[in-house]
Amino acid sequence: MDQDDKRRFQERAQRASKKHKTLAELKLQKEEARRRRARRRKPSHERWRADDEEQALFEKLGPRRERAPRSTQGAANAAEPPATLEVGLVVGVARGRVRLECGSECLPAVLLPTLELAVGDRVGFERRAGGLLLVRELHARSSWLARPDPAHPQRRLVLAANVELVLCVVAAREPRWKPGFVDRVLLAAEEGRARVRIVVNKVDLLAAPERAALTEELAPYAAIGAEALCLSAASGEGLELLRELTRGRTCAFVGPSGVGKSSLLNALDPSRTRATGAVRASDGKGRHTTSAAELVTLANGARLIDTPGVRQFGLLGLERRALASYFPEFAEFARHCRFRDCSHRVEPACAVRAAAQAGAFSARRFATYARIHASLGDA
Ligand SMILES: Nc1nc2c(ncn2[C@@H]2O[C@H](COP(=O)(O)OP(=O)(O)OP(=O)(O)O)[C@@H](O)[C@H]2O)c(=O)[nH]1
Ligand SMILES: [Mg+2]
Ligand SMILES: [Zn+2]
Repeated sequence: MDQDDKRRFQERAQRASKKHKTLAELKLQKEEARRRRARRRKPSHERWRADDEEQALFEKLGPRRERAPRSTQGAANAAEPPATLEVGLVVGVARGRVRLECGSECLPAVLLPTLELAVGDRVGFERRAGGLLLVRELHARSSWLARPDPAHPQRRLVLAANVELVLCVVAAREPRWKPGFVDRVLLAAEEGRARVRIVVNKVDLLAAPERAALTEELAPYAAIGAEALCLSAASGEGLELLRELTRGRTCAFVGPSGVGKSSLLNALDPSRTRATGAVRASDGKGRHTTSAAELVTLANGARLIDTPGVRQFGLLGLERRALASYFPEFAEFARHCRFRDCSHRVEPACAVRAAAQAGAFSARRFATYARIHASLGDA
């Protein structure tokens, strides 16, 4: 071997060793990148959800799931759907699984990890080996009722989808209703393009003078066309009206715990009995008896969604500038404010504030407006 050969040999060996090292590093790098991508795909609390459960179910019920090509994973609607997807209605949601109504069948199904479904959603699903149903796509929602997820306040939690009528259920007593709660549900329903009706349950607990006081308290809602329905699941008073109101419609019962949402459903649908729970004697609050939303269909075509009690009704995605438009009683006065973009809170010569102070409309509703306005920040 002459000098040149020796040099060439050394260079080749060096390149080879360098390449070998690079390949190993590359492999490590690729592995790390894959892990990072997997971590990014879902928030940690959700990552286990459908991925693990779905796989476990597949292993239990049928052949191993063929994973979608990496490029399409995590994009439910982009993932190649099979030629024919059946359409189902979500009637129950719990921990990454759903119950689907499809014709006369009511079946459990799993869903792609990227899908977040609510009761009332319409979905496209396919039947897999072993009788497994896989939800692949969510149909566009015509309306919804959403609020911030209590565990992750920046995320939207849809309580019910495709609802024609939100029934904001509160109690005359035990627990006594809070107008601020009702105001917020009215806003959220309008934001979700759903009609809303206030239902005050447990009026059987009121004596005649208290009933008169309740009517007065509810007057601001009647003035804006949101008349309340006062009734009692216990005595049956007003239930016929509720039955008529819900006939042939999809309606969601939403309200604090213990106000009697499930009791009302039981009264309308005596064929099935949902669990109800007495309110706590110490503070008259509910015990969160219903833990997951459920949709039931009655013989008269009413689709009624029972939802778990909510402690507070937060708002998300509302623009501060648009807030006043959700208070119809402000409209005729807002035209006379000195500033066109008046927030009605601090500006001089504000006709809305003056009207509230003069009693032209409910000062209490105006106070709710101011509180929500302050909470929304400048976004
Ligand atoms: N006096 C009276 N009590 C009622 C009426 N409706 C319901 N209740 C009682 O109120 C309590 C709570 O009723 P539920 O139907 O469990 O209330 P809910 O709104 O479904 O509560 P969560 O599932 O916890 O959200 C139960 O003890 C019912 O018997 C009513 O019209 N009058
Ligand atoms: Mg309930
Ligand atoms: Zn103003």
